[in-house]
Amino acid sequence: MSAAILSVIAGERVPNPVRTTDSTNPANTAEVVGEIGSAGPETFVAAAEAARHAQSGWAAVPAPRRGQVIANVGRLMTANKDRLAALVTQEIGKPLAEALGEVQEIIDTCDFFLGEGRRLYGQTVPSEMPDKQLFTFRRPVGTVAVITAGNFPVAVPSWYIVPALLCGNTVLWKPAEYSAVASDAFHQIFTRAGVPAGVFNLVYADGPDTFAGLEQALAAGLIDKVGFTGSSEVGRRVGELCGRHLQTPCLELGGKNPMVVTEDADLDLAVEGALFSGFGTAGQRCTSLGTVIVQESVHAEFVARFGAAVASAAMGDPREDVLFGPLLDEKFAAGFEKSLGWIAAHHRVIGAVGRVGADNPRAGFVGDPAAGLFYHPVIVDGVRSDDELFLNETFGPVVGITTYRELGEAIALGNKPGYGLSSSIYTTDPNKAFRFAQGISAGMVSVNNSTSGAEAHLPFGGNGKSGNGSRQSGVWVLDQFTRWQSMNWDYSGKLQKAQMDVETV
Ligand code: UN1
Repeated sequence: MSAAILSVIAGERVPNPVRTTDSTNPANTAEVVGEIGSAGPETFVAAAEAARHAQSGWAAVPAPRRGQVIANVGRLMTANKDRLAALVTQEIGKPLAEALGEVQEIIDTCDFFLGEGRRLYGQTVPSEMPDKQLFTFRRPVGTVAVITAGNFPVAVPSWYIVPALLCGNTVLWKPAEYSAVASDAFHQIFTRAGVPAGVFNLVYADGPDTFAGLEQALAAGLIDKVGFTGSSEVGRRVGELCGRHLQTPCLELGGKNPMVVTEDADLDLAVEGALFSGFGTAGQRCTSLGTVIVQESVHAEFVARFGAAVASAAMGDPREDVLFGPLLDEKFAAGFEKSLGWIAAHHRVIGAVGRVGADNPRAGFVGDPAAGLFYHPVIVDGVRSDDELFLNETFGPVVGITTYRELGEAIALGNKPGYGLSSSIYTTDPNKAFRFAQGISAGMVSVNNSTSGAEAHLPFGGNGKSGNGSRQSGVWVLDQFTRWQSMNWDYSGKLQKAQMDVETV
């Protein structure tokens, strides 16, 4: 086997990792994709030091030239799209079509930000005094620590890393270990595109070592901004840690995303949307569908059509044309099994549940189910609003269904879990769509589309347990990676005092 994948600090691979683990293919767990050398907290701190050291030099590169480097990244991502997507499929079991879409999302992100290098506008602002002019400038925040999950091992990191670099920051990235091989390939592309050594550093570390390293680096004043994508539970800890150092992180956390289906909805369209966002990516997106909230008069019909669609959906080998493949890795499979335990204890589930195998087969399965972490899709009808399944993210192929009478009730049900990432309504009545958007406390609302599949240039992020209100993507993310500096320039030749020397009219 080739040498272990190692952290990269200031352009150098870091020898002597504290431990090595294998990243395996979840569709064929016997296949090792790569050996990962994980580092300890001191390596995390060393990466932060390297980022700090490189920051002023990178910030001095004119923004349009940083934009050209981002353009190079986009070109190389395009040239390597098939290879990188195949690696994503191999390492986390995402169906190839989705993995190609994921790489496309990086290309789209580069496409958007390469031009931003020629904008990064500030403002000229009138002064309340004569012979004086006011200005605003966007300044880089400094060093950025990016900590991401492995369900979107390359696209979601690019949402942080591309704009952070474009704005003149340097980066330390801690990806998930179970997607480390894809992360390494992604990082190499940035190096080949001309990102200088030290500007983009890569650290593999487990959860406790990452927290210890982050704490030390924050205490030493080496990190100016943290971007985190992961569970609400871990995000809360990241937020607490940052708060102690007077920092506001960018948090992109879990979701229990509702889909409302009204009595006038196109039911086939709604079923298609529920199938894609409920079971696509095996339900492992932060934007995956949690609960369908269906108007009681169309409930029976929706359940019948949705049940049939789920039963006949293709699943299996992610290299084939399937709706979904395996769970991400053993840890996620164990977490999902736990959820299945309490689902089985509280609900009557129709159809097969649990791991697909010879003793628990699925008709039409593509490939060898015994080879990987494949789970039957689960629909739970009649979920009560005080149920665990209704209230908490499951991060796996399970969708709950409940009913409502009035739209106000559906909105209240959608808000009840206290997340607030994505949401969707299927209706042919525009009034209902606008009432829903106004009432639902979600960062993202889809009308006649599923809860997942956000476009790369709209604000992405959530409220409540889904985040701290920060937004990624598009121009909105510039406020995460720059800070406003104001300037007042007095050319009157005398000391003019704001508020005091101004005649009121
Ligand atoms: C995530 O799961 O962290 O909107 C992000 C979507 C994707 C991003 C999901 N483009 O479903």
